[in-house]
Amino acid sequence: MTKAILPLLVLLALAAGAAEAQSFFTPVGYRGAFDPAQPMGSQWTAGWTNFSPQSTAYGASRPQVVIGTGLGRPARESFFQNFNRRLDADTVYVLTGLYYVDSTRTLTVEPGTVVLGDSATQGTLIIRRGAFINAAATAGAPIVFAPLDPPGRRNPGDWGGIVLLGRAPVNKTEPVIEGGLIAGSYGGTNALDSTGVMQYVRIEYPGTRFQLNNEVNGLTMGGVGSKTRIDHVQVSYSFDDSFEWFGGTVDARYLVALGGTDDDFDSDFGWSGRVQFAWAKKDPNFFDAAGQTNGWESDNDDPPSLSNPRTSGTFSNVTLVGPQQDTSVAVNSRFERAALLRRNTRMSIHNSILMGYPFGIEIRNDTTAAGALASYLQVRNVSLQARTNVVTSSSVTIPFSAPTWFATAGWGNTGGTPRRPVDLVGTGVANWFDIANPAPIPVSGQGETALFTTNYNNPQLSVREIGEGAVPEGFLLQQNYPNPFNPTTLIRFSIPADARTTLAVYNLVGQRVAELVNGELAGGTYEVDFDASNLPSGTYFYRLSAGAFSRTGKMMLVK
Ligand SMILES: [Ca+2]
Ligand SMILES: [Ca+2]
Ligand SMILES: [Ca+2]
Ligand SMILES: [Ca+2]
Repeated sequence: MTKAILPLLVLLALAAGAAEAQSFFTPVGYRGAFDPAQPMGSQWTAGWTNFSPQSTAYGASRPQVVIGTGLGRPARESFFQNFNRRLDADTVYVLTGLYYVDSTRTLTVEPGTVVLGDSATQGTLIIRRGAFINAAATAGAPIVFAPLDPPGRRNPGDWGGIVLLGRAPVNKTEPVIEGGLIAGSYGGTNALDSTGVMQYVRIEYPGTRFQLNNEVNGLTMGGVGSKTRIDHVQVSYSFDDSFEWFGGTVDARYLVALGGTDDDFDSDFGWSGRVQFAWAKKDPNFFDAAGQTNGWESDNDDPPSLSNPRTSGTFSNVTLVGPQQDTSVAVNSRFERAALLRRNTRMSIHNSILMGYPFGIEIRNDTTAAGALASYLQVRNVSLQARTNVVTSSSVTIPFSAPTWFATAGWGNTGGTPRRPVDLVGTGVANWFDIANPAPIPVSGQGETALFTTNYNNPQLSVREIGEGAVPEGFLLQQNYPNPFNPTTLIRFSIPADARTTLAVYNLVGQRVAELVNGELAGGTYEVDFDASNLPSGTYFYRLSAGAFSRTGKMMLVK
């Protein structure tokens, strides 16, 4: 294929794809989810979030239409939407039974629509592999999924939740989604798959229990691909995790997890997406009475296999606030860690603030520790507060000190020593814990500066497409220029077709010191700057991986 015969539209599409890949992480000069220079009313949460879901009355003046298996039917009967359907904002919909949107079909939900989940039939919305949800709302007219139960009588697990399934890679073969009773599998070979759009959506009191220890999450994503668009989603008072990813490549922005009984962000089975700007707030009255309530939980799988793709998602700019504001709040022992990273996960946390949990970050299992030592799993520019066991490891037999690893010079992590909740007094976080009216915004000039530091250090995102969209015939990784260099150099590469692409820099002992590209790129030729200002002189390697292609170059930093 030559440039001359490429239609203009294809060229435009390629350029748009490249632009998307460079712009996932928005560079900002702060840790956590919120801009310290703005009041709460001007943050990305304004307008569409709700911190009083127990008392909010929904759609009383609108006619009700029952969808699915029907009220009064047995629990968990299946309904298959084998046609396209549109839900309108002038109607309140009652969701009954296991409501499947069948493959190739679309469920469109208008901005401002209210859908109430029925408890008795365990109303649950499932977008099957190949099907789509089109729920693109606005801050002024969010889409709300809430219980059918009236204000004052709502409980976590009143209804099911939303399950999105797709065809992106998962490290299991034809797995069955958590809950175990949902028909159809998920996962496949299309990293660029789409399950649709969810924007400005609230999901309140989901997580119905199908069987003991077998609940669905608020938003469950199984094998969901990177062309799916998920932003501005709040899950409140889920009876299981607020958000859980099982494999897939989907990214997300602007997530809120409020009062979930289990984990805020759980990932398993090879999820490799990215999340920026997320806020999680626990309610001390709601925890997982049968398990461990954590902020993050992440596994490659259980037992900890080396199956590919590895769980390798990256979170940046998260404000994670646990249940304990101060010692006046008694915290149930089911509340444990801000982050439990285990079973060979390579999930990373950047530019974030973690506080209010009894314990901090735990690296569990040898395979997880090995990934941390090789910088596949990264914790960078993180401010951490925990009462005890601030940074720990367990089930690790290889030489690895989690506190030493966390405190590595240049990584910007702070708070590695125990601090009691009472020690937070005077750090400007008093309203971070207010459930009904939270305002987790750093107060300028107050408290420990480390908690509110700038020092933004996301993976560099300076990849540029060159060559006017001409698609090269083969993969190519050019020698960096200049070389030797100090402190910046340019790396050029070509890929012949759309591919999930990573370009990372490693030191002589194989530790990843920088990630220059991580995302889908359209076929084309690209260049990216590498800035080694914060690295010592020496030999480094840069490795390009795109689809099945992988090639390594060598370069020399001379300061
Ligand atoms: Ca779960
Ligand atoms: Ca969980
Ligand atoms: Ca899990
Ligand atoms: Ca858990």
